Amino acid sequence: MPETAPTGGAPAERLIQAVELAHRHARLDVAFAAALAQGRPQVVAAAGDQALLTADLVPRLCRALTAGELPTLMPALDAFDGTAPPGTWLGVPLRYADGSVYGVLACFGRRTGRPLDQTDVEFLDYLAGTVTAELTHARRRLRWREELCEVIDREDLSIACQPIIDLREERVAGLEGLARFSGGLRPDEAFAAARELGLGVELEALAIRQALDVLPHLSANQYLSINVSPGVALRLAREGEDLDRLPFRRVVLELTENTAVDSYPELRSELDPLRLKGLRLAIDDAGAGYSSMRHIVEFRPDFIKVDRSLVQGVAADRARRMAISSFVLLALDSGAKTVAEGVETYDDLSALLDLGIDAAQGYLLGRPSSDPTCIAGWSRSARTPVTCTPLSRAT
Ligand code: G
Ligand code: MN
Repeated sequence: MPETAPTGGAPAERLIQAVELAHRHARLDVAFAAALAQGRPQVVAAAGDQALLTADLVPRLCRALTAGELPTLMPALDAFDGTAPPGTWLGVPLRYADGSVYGVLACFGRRTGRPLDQTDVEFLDYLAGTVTAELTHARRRLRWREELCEVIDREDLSIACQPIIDLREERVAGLEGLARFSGGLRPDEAFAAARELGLGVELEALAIRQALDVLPHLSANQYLSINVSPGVALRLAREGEDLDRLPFRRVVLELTENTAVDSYPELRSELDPLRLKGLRLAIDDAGAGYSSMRHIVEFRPDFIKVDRSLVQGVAADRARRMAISSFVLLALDSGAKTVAEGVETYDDLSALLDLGIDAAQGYLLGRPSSDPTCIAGWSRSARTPVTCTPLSRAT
């Protein structure tokens, strides 16, 4: 089995395989893959006689190959570099999908049998090609990790608020806190990447902490709605800290369905004590995925937030009206309230009113904004009726 270097990040599985295959194919003393990234080329996977991979030789060979000074095939490597053992060199660059160089895949040393030729270079090139996607994916992960760690360390996440309008009382019932990142990171992408990289809890907890700063600006009868994925809700509820400090009666926890719930009874039993303290639950994006019905049945939420994919175009589409009616019925049966998300037109708003939707949210009624004046305006609208004109043009 090829050994892997402990430094320079764990090499990917295919890369290890490629080194192993290169070693078997070329039948030279040693095969290796080296990464150039952190200044000094570093061996990340090797097969064969690794004692030959000395700390000064490998970087020299890698730099020379990528600079075009060392050919891909060289029958007498020691003639090129006096410190190299006698024998043949076979090496090609390893590249990312955009063509930039990751490092080198190479073999060198003595060989018995036929001499190597251009077809062996082509085979090594082929092997290098098999790891392009994996290297690119790993780099992407690394970059995401760096970026997200920086966001978490610097608490570089702001909150935009969007009003949720109670359609019967015609007032701003609450605000949804939406995470916004500097540098144009898309929130859904950032949270998905954080979950994949094991940073989901930290990032979501940060978003919750930042969102709670909005609370003092709200009227006493308005709620703050915050997003949390079920897995993170479970962790946070168990570990206590972040959720325990919630002013329960003023907060609605929106459970998104972007991750599966492993165990409903478990999550319910963790959330139930918090609900008894006044915390309200919403099922977010209902109708968008596969499990929103299950979420609703299992959690008996206080709010069902109908996804904008069902809401948009509802006025002109009977099927959408039927689908939304089913959520309204479910809500009626369980004492929940329905909120339509992503309302952008008067026609859709009017159709939603006819269907018995309780509350609505969307660009028509107010775009997400972090402008304090805007938020203060919505807070004042806690009692005064709002008309169905755009409350804010801010983005
Ligand atoms: O999944 P959730 O409902 O929390 O997603 C809210 C997202 O939808 C936010 O990023 C917000 O900016 C966006 N959003 C809010 N209102 C509208 C709307 O009327 N139309 C569209 N297209 N997006 C909206
Ligand atoms: Mn939401």
